[in-house]
Amino acid sequence: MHAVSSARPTPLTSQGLEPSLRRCYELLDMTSRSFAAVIQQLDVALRPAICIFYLVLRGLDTIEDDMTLPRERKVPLLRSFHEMLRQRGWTFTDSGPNEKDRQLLVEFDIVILEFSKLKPAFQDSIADITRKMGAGMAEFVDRKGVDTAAEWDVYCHYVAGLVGIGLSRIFAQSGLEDAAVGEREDLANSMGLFLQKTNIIRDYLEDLEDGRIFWPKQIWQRHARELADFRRPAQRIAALACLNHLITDALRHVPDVFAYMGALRNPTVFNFCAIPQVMAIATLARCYNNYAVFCGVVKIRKGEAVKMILEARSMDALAHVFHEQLAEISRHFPMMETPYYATAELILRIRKTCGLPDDPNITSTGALVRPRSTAGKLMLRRTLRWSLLSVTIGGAVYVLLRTPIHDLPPALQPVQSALISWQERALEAYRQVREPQASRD
Ligand code: D9A
Repeated sequence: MHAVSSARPTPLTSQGLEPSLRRCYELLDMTSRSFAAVIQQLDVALRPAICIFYLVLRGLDTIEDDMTLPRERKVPLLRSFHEMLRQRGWTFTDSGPNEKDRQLLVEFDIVILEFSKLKPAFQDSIADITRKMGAGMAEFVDRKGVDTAAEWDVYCHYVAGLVGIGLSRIFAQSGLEDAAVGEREDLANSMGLFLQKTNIIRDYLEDLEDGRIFWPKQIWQRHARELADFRRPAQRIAALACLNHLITDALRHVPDVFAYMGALRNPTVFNFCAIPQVMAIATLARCYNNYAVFCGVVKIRKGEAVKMILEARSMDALAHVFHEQLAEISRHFPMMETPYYATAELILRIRKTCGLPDDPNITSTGALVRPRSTAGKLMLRRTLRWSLLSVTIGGAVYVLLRTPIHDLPPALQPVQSALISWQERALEAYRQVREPQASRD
């Protein structure tokens, strides 16, 4: 008799698994539905280790996040969390009632049990990363937010770069990837930084409302007195300048991402790593010069996400996604804005180092390409007329536009705003004529 007719597909997670490991996959599903699915498609040699690693990190994160824990309690907990991994039966029930992953810590003994069944090499990698991350998080508990751009890299190294480094070690230890993947810690770090910076940029409003600040102060202070000021529509231009500045900073990591991805050999590992990266570049493209970031959540459409996830299975496909998303960014360059030239130059450099095709919106010299439709010509003429005018008025206007708004005498501040928004409106109108459906915010 054929067994085929009665064969029902069993969910991967429950196939002949011990109850405690099955519970770990359930906890994974509870903390992150979509990422759980991404972990499920990994080679079986990696699946339990990555699941446990994820849950351990999530547990640590829940403690870092918890505003109801006094610092005297939080700091030692963060520092000693890696030791709990070897303490059979340890659980934590004092998370705030609103912590969304509090159940994970309530049942943490199960995670610890499954941790103890992993190969010793996997256990050591996970514990080592947990120790370093806990120490880093403890260090940042007392600082109120992140100060310089360099410090932003340090914070993101602790909470995300270390994850990339730990995963890379596990990939290499499994034998599915070359030892070199585990050794290039700079590249693995960039994988995490690119994801984390993207999250921090996208989550401006959510974090602000929760009383958390992850945008580096020295950057946003060039554009506003208070981070919350960006929410006021009158500050739109400053808000977008700051947003674009941070996105440009995140884009610096793209060449490392390509170098890292190019070293991967196992298709399941490749896909596992590629999915968050394509989501991140698409999120940055969606956020670039988009005031909606300051008004709500900017999400990529489900269909678009699914398409990219299915696509991201080879270096060529990855290159294609990055090519398109970088072009989406250059298509939205504001006409004049502080980090514009930096962004255009960076994108040209990224395209060169990553072997991507030319940007349809930037010439090799970094100038903006504008298609010459009738409406385009009209707008171009208007733009030129504006340029001519500004040349005539000369240095005065140049200085007026370039000077940070707070450094101008109060009487000139509205003049600067008016000049900038005039330009912005002209560009917006031009875009409306060219591509009415592509309008944003
Ligand atoms: C990752 Cl084990 C993360 N983080 C992610 C998810 O991807 C990375 C946390 C724990 C682990 C892995 C990730 C995946 C693949 C390779 C990686 C890597 O490095 C080589 O980490 C760098 O975001 C969290 C950090 C960025 C802090 C590291 C992806 C993920 N996506 C969410 C979507 C979202 O918006 O957060 O979790 C989801 O799908 O739910």
